[in-house]
Amino acid sequence: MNSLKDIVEESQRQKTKILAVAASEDKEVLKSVVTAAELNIIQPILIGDIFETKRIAVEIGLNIEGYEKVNTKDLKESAKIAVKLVSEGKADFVMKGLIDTSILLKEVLNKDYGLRTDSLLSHVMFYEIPTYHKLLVITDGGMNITPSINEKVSIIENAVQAFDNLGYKKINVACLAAKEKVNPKMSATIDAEEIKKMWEKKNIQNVIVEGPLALDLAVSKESAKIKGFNSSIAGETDVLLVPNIEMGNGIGKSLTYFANAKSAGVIMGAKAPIILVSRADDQQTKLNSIALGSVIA
Ligand code: COD
Repeated sequence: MNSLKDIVEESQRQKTKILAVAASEDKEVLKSVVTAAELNIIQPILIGDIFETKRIAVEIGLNIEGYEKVNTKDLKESAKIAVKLVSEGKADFVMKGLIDTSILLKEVLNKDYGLRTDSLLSHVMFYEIPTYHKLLVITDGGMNITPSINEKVSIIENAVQAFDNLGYKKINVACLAAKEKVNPKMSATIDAEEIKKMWEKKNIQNVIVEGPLALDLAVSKESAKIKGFNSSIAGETDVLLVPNIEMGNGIGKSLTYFANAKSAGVIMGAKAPIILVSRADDQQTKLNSIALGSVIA
């Protein structure tokens, strides 16, 4: 699967999954959920203010009659119900509707009924960029704020897992910093060097982790050649591990707004995929994310 279109097509070939939508009273989310249902990717369970959800559906001409619905006006409650449906095996994955990301994530992390596993949860965002020859993941620009070295290793593992679910056999990971040499004043460079060493000890042949790297070396062979940086992953990176949420969020949004990139995102590391879409994401991005979650689920 080399494009987001491939992922959508694969999700249509697979068994239809059950998607629990927390706080379904959102026009754009509803549109993408109904489109995904019409494409047989998912069967939704709508949780939230059902009166408002139905009003929106009528307003924009969507038929949601056949879908299971659970009524609650309380946002935390809608997140709790959606999460519990998945932990009880009644749904395959969760999607965020008109609710703050952190409210949903706190329910996902709940020790009693949440979707925690022994691993760290992290956000994995796939980008299809017109000027790059393959899908590029940025992680973590959505959940972990300032991850530790061990957490960064888990973030890499989650991204690798996502690629593995898509059938990739070889994955190149670049630990981003502002430069490729270690500078004791730049913690991202220190962490990246350490992560590279930690990964080498794991001896996982099909996943190369390189770092520290500046962005240009990760995504441009030409730049690596000019700077004399010799690495097999230069210009062939699949995963950009960013040092903090701000860098991930900033690069990701730059790709979307300045480079016309298309995207799909998912939280990995939990018992099931979690789809966090931004209110500003377009229809296709939301559909891509549902398809990605469905394939991973
Ligand atoms: N994976 C697994 N367990 C976790 C994780 C994680 N990524 N984060 C926290 N936990 C566990 C902790 O070990 C602890 O047991 C419990 O959850 C609570 O931990 P806190 O107190 O650090 O976590 P919270 O509940 O205050 O915050 C967790 C959030 C994910 C909500 C927080 O990190 C957050 O708000 N992240 C940014 C989300 C966001 O706003 N994204 C959108 C903009 S890009």
